[in-house]
Amino acid sequence: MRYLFFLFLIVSCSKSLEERCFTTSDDIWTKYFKNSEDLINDNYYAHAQKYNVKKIITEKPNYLQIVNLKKFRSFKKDSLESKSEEIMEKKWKEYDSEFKAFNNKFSEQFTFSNQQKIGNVMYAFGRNQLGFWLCKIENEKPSAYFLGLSFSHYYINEVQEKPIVNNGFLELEGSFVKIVKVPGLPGYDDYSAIEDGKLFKIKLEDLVKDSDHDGYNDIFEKSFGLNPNNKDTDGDGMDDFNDLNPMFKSEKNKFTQLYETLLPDYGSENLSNKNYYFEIFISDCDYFHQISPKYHVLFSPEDSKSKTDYLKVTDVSSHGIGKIKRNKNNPNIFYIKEWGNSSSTDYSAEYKNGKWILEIAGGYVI
Ligand SMILES: [Ca+2]
Ligand SMILES: [Ca+2]
Ligand SMILES: [Ca+2]
Repeated sequence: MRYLFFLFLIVSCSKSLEERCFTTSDDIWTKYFKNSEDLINDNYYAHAQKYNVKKIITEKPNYLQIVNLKKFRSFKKDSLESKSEEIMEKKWKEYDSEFKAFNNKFSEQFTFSNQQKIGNVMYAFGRNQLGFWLCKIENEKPSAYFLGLSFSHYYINEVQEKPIVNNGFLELEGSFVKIVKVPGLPGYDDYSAIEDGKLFKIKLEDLVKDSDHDGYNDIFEKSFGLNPNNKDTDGDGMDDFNDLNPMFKSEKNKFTQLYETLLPDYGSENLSNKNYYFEIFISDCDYFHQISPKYHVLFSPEDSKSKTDYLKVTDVSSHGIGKIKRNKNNPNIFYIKEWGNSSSTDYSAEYKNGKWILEIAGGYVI
């Protein structure tokens, strides 16, 4: 057993920095691009498709209890009704005023629903690109707790028949679902129910547990590969909650600079104090890992076996940046690819006087 573990360690660490960040042959280059798009397009879907009720239940987080309901709103009813034009319009009209306190406190990092007040504590259900959250405002202080339930498998009804916080539990009505189509267009995912009538219950005590007191609950840290028992996962002196790149220590060199240049740019909007807003990148490249970003970033390994359980089945990555290819004749020229939900751009990058000059060399837009 020990031998096997040792062997596994050697295999998983065997790639050199050169291999992790650079690509050489044109063949690998094309193949890599194909693979990196597959990462976004097919892997999650193919993997998520393998799940049936039994497999979802077998692999469910141990803190989650599932109760079968006799009377319930079906996935179809809930999703159709909440998407109807009439209801959408009404909802958006009232949304701003209804969730004013939450929007203010969480600076619009979530879409809220199902607000509830218990004593002087306000709760709301929150959704963002990473998944589902319970948001709380207590004594003017906002905190959000990640549920760790993948939207690839769990659908939470928009309309909850009962208050969501009850007797020390978060209780959410919903269904088991699967993603049915639209690969490559996250946000346009379509779902179908595989079993309706579920009540998902999580003990509040388990949900709010933040062992290292860094502001992120244990479930969040485990889901994304941070250390739930260390408030400074990468040991750079900045705690996970405030570290824009909490997984890896930032460095400054020409290749980290190249990756920084290629990060999606959101203009003047300041995202650095949005602690629940993350861009997730799938990359094993050390230079990419060592960036100093302007907003919170997290990294997921390329190899699906090394991913966290949550990231194995949940597509939370909306952008990607590939490996670097060297120009055989000019040591200052490199090629690199960057892609988003519906486009992909190939760049030729020249390092000149300490700066990168990028030129578009190709790409596509869907
Ligand atoms: Ca924590
Ligand atoms: Ca931590
Ligand atoms: Ca840190």
